[in-house]
Amino acid sequence: MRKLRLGMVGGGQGAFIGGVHRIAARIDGQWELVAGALSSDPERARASGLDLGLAEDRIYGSYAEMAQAEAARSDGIDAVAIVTPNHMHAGPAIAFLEAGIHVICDKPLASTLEDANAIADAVEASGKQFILTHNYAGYPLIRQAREMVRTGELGDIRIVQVEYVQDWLAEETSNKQADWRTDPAKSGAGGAIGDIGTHAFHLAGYVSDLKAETLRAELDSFVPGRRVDDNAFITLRYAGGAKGALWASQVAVGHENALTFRVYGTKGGLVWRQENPNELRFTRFGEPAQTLTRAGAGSSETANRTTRTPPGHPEGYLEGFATIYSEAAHLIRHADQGVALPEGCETPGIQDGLAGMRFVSACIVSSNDDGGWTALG
Ligand code: SOE
Repeated sequence: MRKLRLGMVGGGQGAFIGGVHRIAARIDGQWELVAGALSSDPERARASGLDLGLAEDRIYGSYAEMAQAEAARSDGIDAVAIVTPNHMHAGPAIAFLEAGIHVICDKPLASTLEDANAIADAVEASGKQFILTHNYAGYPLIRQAREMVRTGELGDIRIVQVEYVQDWLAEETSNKQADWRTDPAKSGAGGAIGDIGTHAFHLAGYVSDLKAETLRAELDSFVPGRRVDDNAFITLRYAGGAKGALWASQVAVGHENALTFRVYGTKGGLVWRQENPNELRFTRFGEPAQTLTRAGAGSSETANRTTRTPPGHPEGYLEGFATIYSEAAHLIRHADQGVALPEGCETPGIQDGLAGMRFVSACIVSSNDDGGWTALG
């Protein structure tokens, strides 16, 4: 089976997430990067393409040129990875979908709900695959937790509690990563809720298998002059009666990338921490807590399918991200070549992206209404 050909929009010299996507795409050997419009500055785009060893005729000065040229080649890209700031997702996503090319897009889906809806319309019209890199859904123990919830090991879910807290924006900071994330014209109206709250919201739904219906939110910008939120406390009501709480913060001093998930049902509870992702704490009511380990004793089929090394050899962020890329490859081979989809290939897509954008909008509406209950739509 040939490798799938990947193009990239964004991710040039000095970028962060583009490099992560490239490593993730390589880990399972399913992809090769062959083309790029790596920067909106043509000189940087060219220098970045040469750094990555791309052929000169596949280093493009703009995404529009790249979409057209790649669609016309017999060896054109199978998919494009969009790793630009949020306000630059819709343009390329729609251009590549219209050119008949599958899209893998960084989160959140867009900077505005209008852009998000336009991307969703283009996905539908094109019939192409759209994968959104909510990469935390790629961890083996997250897959195991999801399966445990689905098979009833926790009983009826009552409480979902998720927090995603960092401290890197605790002061006014200016650098390439901070600048666009704190500029509402680029990030969208959500700050911490868009950047990391959407990951937490997605993970809560992914593991609990529940749909959030309404929320109330209190958003703050603690750093003077900041134009987007840097701290969010959110309460959620899920279909079926479960209750949720979500805390997203980029000013929680002492926390680096502390994404923690807790879910409690009538029969048991689970706790997972992204900074120690090879362990899942499971307690059956009335029994001592157990530590389940990635690929260890009792590891589920679903978890085993998304892991690579034996227990005790830590896997983490890059491998979880790689699972999303490998599942993207499965979805594309299924769509284009009729190859059967492996079991448990449950990758975030356009609907998750839309849900994330509705979450951001509802948080802003609720917070402006002094924390009033707001439907998620
Ligand atoms: C910065 O807050 C950031 O890089 C996010 O943008 C990513 O989505 C998250 O995975 C790590 O933190």
